[in-house]
Amino acid sequence: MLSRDPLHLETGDAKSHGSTFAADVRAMLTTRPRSISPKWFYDERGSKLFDAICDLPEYYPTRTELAILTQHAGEIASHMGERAEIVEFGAGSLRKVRLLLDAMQGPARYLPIDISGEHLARCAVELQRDYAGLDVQPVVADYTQRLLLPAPLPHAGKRVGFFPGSTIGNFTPDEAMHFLVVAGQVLRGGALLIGADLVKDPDVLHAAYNDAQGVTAQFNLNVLSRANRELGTNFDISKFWHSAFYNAPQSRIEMHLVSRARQRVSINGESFDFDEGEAIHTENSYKFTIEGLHALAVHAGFRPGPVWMDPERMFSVHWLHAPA
Ligand code: AVJ
Repeated sequence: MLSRDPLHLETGDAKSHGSTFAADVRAMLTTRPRSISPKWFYDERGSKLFDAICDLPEYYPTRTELAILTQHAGEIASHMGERAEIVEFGAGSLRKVRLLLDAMQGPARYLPIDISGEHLARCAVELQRDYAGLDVQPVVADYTQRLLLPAPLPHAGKRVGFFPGSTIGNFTPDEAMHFLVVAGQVLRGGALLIGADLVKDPDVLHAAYNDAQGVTAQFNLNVLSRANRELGTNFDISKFWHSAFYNAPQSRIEMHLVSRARQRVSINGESFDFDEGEAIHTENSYKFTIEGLHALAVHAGFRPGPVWMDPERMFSVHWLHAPA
């Protein structure tokens, strides 16, 4: 089957990203304490850096989730049933879905949704090449906003959402709830297969976000280089350092970019000051307990099904029945 151009199913123009990158950088500069959404990490370079993070020895989530999916693919596929349709939220490089596709019985269609359009298009073409008979329809959209999807195919089986990688951990509990409610609407009568990183030894968490090669630092700093590339800001990247630590009371890793000195940054002729030690909060990565994730899911109208974990209980993959 010929691969198609990505569908752009945002609710309108670029502003339907909830905001544009330019507006969010401006808001970061004008608001205190300073913060910006982690969704802006993922331009072309950021997506590649993230892929490199996934291969790091310290970053256990990707490897562990892949092992869980590999080991239980058959059982997961049997829950999906025949001719199921997979909707992947924040599909990235489309690596993990291959494990599911290989085990499924005649998957009807695959709809990968991602905000990073070019990266998605390229990966979709590659996937299409390897799965010639599969209907691959990439969707460029911000799934944290309202989501419109093509209607289910006439003879399709279940619609199954796939949200791996513990990306749900980027959301605050309120945002996670909102996402699950919206996903429940899109997946009505089907299910959600979701990966959630688990609460564990803080030293293990700390190492995963402070790798020895400094790839995570580059990934974090990329949001500022991206602003320089796309918006003409003049952030001096060498004057910010990568800070990542576990906030135990909130069960989350926090990432920040901290100014090494007093400095001034300008955008469109306007200047903004950073104090020495002033931080830009760039990411939260929440860690879950099984009960905590189930409580969220139930609150959003899902019914918890099986949970798959690695023997060391580092990571969890959940089958959640969507509301009827
Ligand atoms: C893609 C959001 C799941 O939180 O672990 C990796 C992103 N940030 N290293 C995560 C990330 C720093 C990742 N998620």
